[in-house]
Amino acid sequence: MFVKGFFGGNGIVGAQVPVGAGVAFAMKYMKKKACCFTLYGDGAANQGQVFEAFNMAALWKLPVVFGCENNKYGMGTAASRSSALTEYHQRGQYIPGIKVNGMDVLAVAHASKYAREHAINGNGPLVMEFVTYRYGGHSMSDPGTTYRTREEIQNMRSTNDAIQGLKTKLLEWGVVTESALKDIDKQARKKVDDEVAEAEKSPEPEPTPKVLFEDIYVHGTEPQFVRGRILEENYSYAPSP
Ligand SMILES: Cc1ncc(C[n+]2csc(CCOP(=O)(O)OP(=O)(O)O)c2C)c(N)n1
Ligand SMILES: [Mg+2]
Repeated sequence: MFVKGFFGGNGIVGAQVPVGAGVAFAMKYMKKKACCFTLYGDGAANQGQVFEAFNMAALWKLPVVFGCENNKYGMGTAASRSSALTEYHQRGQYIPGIKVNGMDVLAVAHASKYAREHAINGNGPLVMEFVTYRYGGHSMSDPGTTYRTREEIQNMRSTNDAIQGLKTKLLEWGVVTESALKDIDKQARKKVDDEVAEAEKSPEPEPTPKVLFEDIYVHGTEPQFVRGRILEENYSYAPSP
C-alpha cells in the first residue's frame, strides 16, 4: 500500500531498506528538511543489502532512520537461532544506535522524535531497535506455536501489551475515560470494516501484463518490445489515458 509519505513494503524481505536510503537521498538532494524512517524486522536485519544501505547512508550522511522491529522471531525461527548478534541497534557499527522499548508507546514516540531531529539536522543515519513481540505467526503458513510455548505468548500478552499499557497509563493519569477509549475502539473497528467492504467490492486488476508497466514509465516511453516474450499483435503497453 502506498499513500502520501508512505512508500509501502517490499516482497523481498529487507529490500525496503535500500529503498528507504534512496528516499532519504532524494530528501537530501532536493534540500528538504525531512527524513525517511525505513522499517524492517529482526529476520530481515540479516540481509546483505541492509549493510550496503548502512554504508551508503553513513558515507553520504543521508537523513535516514533505520528502524529494526525486533519482535524476537522471523518466519518460524527465533532471532537467537538466526542472528549472531541480537542487539540489532549495534548492527550499524559506525552508525550510532538506540535501543527502545517497543512495547512502550510513549518511549517509541519520544525516541522517534529524537531520531527525526538527529536525521533532519544533517547528522546522518541512526539505527534504532524497537524491542517488541509478535503474538501471531508470521503468515498463514506459520501458526506461530511450533517454535515457542503458548505460555510465553500468553505471558507477553498479559504483562507487556503495548496498547493495554498505554490505556492503563492514560486512565491512571486521568487523560481519558474508559467510555472514551471504548468509543475510539469502536471507531477504529468501523473504519477497518468500511475499508475492507470497499476493497472487496472493487474490481479485480486487469489480468494482462499491461498493468506491470503502469506508473513505471513516463507516458509514451513504454517499451514496445520485451525481451523473451512474444507480444500479441497490436498490443500496446501504453496505459489507457
Ligand atoms: C529474500 C526473501 N527471503 C525470504 C522471504 C520469505 N519471508 C518473508 S518474511 C520472512 C521473515 C521475516 O522476519 P522478520 O524480518 O523478523 O519480520 P516479522 O514477520 O517478524 O515482522 C521471510 C523469510 C522473502 N520474502 N524474501
Ligand atoms: Mg521478526
